[in-house]
Amino acid sequence: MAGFAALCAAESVAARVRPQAGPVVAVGGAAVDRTPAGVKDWAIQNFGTDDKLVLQAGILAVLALFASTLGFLALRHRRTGACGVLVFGVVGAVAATGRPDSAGLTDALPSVVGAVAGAVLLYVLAGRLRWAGQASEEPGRSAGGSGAAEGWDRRGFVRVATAAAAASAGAGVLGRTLAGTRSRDAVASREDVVLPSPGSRAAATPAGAQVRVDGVSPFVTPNKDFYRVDTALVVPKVDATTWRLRIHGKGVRRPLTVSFDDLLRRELIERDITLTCVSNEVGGAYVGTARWTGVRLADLLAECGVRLPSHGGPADQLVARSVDGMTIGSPVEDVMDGRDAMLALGMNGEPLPFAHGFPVRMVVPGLYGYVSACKWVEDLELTTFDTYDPYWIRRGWARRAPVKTQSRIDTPKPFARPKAGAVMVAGVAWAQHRGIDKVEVRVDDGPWREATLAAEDSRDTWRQWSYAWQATKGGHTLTVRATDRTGTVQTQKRARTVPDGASGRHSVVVTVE
Ligand SMILES: Nc1nc2c(c(=O)[nH]1)N[C@H]1C(S)=C(S)[C@@H](COP(=O)(O)O)O[C@H]1N2
Ligand SMILES: [Mo]
Repeated sequence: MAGFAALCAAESVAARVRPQAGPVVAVGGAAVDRTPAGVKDWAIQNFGTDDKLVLQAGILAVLALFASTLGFLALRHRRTGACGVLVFGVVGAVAATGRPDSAGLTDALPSVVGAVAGAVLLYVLAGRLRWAGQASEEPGRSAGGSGAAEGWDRRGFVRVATAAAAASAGAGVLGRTLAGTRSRDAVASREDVVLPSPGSRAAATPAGAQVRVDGVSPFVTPNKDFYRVDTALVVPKVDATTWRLRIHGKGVRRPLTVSFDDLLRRELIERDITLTCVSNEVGGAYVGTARWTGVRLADLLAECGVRLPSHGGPADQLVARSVDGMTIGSPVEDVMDGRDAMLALGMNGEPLPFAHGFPVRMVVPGLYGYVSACKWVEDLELTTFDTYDPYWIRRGWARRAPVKTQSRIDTPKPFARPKAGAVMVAGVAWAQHRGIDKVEVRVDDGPWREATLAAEDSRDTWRQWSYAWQATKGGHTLTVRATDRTGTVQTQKRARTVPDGASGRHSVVVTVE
């Protein structure tokens, strides 16, 4: 009861202070930051995008366990039990103030208030039960008898407990309402965004980019289906009207701070770009294509006086920082080499969804998301790879990570039982910024057969393919491989996702009936 009250109090204060400062989110965030690459990968593999839910459920379970332990302890030692609750407050406060996005000491408030409320309640409740606890220590007297006879204040306990439960529930509801008010400005600012029509439009997606085979992923991934990978336990809700982006650092002759409206006044480009996560296993789903609208990042940097490293610029790493303290480093050379690196404001015709980085995120064709696609970005710093390691690099991932040439069979699904005869095998292949030139399919250990490529949208997008297979009865393994425009054939060498992306070839086992 006291533990529940402590949590409700803490979360309702957090709603007032900062949703990210609540003890569960703060401790969860600290845990995520301390998770080694291997474990994080394991969590993503096993729980997918639900990994955050699993983590928070785990934290709640641990808290419940400790709360009951402290409850039993408090029956004998009221003060010690109550102090135990305070220890949890300290853990929450330290975690919250130590977060990279911490707003300072005020972030300790939710944990402190929650712990004090919990400790006081535990002390009072245990006081009402104390006689029962002491009675049971005396031999010959059972603690199970009538409460009043044992001398414990049953009525008092029930009264306090009921009041506490009601107050906790009330605090919880109040917290939710407050949290809603807090994000209202951000939601309103997103609703107010009208994306001007881009000065440089994306060419219409060729009709032939989508193969007409059931089970193949749509060429453009709808926003609601777009994979989401980030460390944010609470999606940051940023108000676009107060948002600013600062550009500064080594070799920046004219540092710049821009607002969202400043960006809207610039020429917008619109491009189809496929985004891939380094945590995507061979055959995995952490890849998607969107039509992004944004501002050319190279132009903006050039206006600040930034030069390419190959032209003598002193900075070779561009570090993007987000409002939640994420840091993502990209090679300045790649960002400025003429590819469509952008500060994206729009995704598939609407302002960025909050989960995908509203108001502004980076997108750089050809690089995995963790070295290019900072969401909720608010700061761009020019630095060097030698002097600064961003978030993921400190956790075992590679400094530089161009997307590896990959292909995936979307249909048939693993363990499908198609009928003998013509079976369409189809899927996607990607090698962003190089382009896909060939896809081949192999049945069992047979020869590689060329698949039919769908029309190419751009070399920054994935490309669909299909292969009409004359399937014969029995079990078969279908394998796919792609060749990119540099002539590199997708390697058969299997590699885990850590440190710079999975490699190997996707196979699907089917039984033809
Ligand atoms: N602020 C922030 N930006 C981030 C991340 C993050 O954890 N925090 N994750 C990165 C990773 S690993 C990937 S793959 C992409 C995923 O973008 P999406 O969630 O929009 O698909 O965002 C990148 N940008
Ligand atoms: Mo990623």
